[in-house]
Amino acid sequence: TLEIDRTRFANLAVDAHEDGVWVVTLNRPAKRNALDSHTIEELVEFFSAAPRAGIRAIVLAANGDHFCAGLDLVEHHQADRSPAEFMHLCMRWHEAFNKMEYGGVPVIAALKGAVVGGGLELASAAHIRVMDQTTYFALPEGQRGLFTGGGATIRVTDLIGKSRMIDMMLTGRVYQGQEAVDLGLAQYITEGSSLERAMELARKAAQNLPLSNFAICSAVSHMQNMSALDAAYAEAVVAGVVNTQPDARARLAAFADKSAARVRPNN
Ligand code: 1HE
Repeated sequence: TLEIDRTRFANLAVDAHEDGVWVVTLNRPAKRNALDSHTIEELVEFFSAAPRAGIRAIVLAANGDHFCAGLDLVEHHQADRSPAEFMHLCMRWHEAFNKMEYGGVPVIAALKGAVVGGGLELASAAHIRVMDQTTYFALPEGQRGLFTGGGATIRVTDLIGKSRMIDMMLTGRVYQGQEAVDLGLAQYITEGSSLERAMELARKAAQNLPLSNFAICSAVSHMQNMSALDAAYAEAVVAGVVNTQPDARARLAAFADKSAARVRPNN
């Protein structure tokens, strides 16, 4: 396993909690957690290391009232980047977000306030999104003379469909509240703190065997990119490995001897 040196991060606060749950907190609240190039590098570093660091689940949180204001527009303005420079920057965003989505460690985003532009791209790379009553989603790129570069065309379109995605970009439409959950932008909405709820979900996921979580948090995404025929083949191979893991035997024995909890409906 890899050691993660938590002192290496400046724009992220990285904390290890009990049960292998780690909390990664976007930590530029004065800038509404806008993603400058340095923050993207820190996300690449953390999420590249996470799968080999024994981390069981990750909560992606934010300091301040807003989850993330997207691309650092001031840095972008001042850097006056060339097309090639911005393309390479986008490749780093993809590196970070692909590591999140395909890394095999559950990532649960605790959302609040603005989840906009690149902030929504970041959130949509998480496996679970929890929103609170202050959370709102938008893609203001169109109004800023920009286009999405951090994967929204893929992930946000996956979540809400092509026509809603295009509407958000063309008109700056904002989604919030239960409607955002109904559309698929988040899976949970809470009256209280999204961080608390995300922590609960992370602790629950962390109780699964790591190899099961690895499959859930990598195979499903990979299989979406395959033909149905290839995905079925890959599923069989993954299940061959996961469903025969020695660590699962105790759980199967507990079901067989009736000591394991049964699946029941919510009350
Ligand atoms: C920023 C950024 C930013 C705030 N880059 N500095 N994203 C957007 O178009 C969203 C832009 N931001 C906003 O609409 C608002 O700032 C918020 C709704 C997020 C928050 O509003 P508010 O009233 O709390 O804050 P504010 O007064 O607007 O900003 C506070 C500070 O944060 C201020 O800095 P200061 O030094 O003057 O105090 C702002 O400049 C700074 N700030 N947002 C840089 N985004 C890979 S392509 C992805 C393409 C995109 O993501 S485009 C969408 C960009």
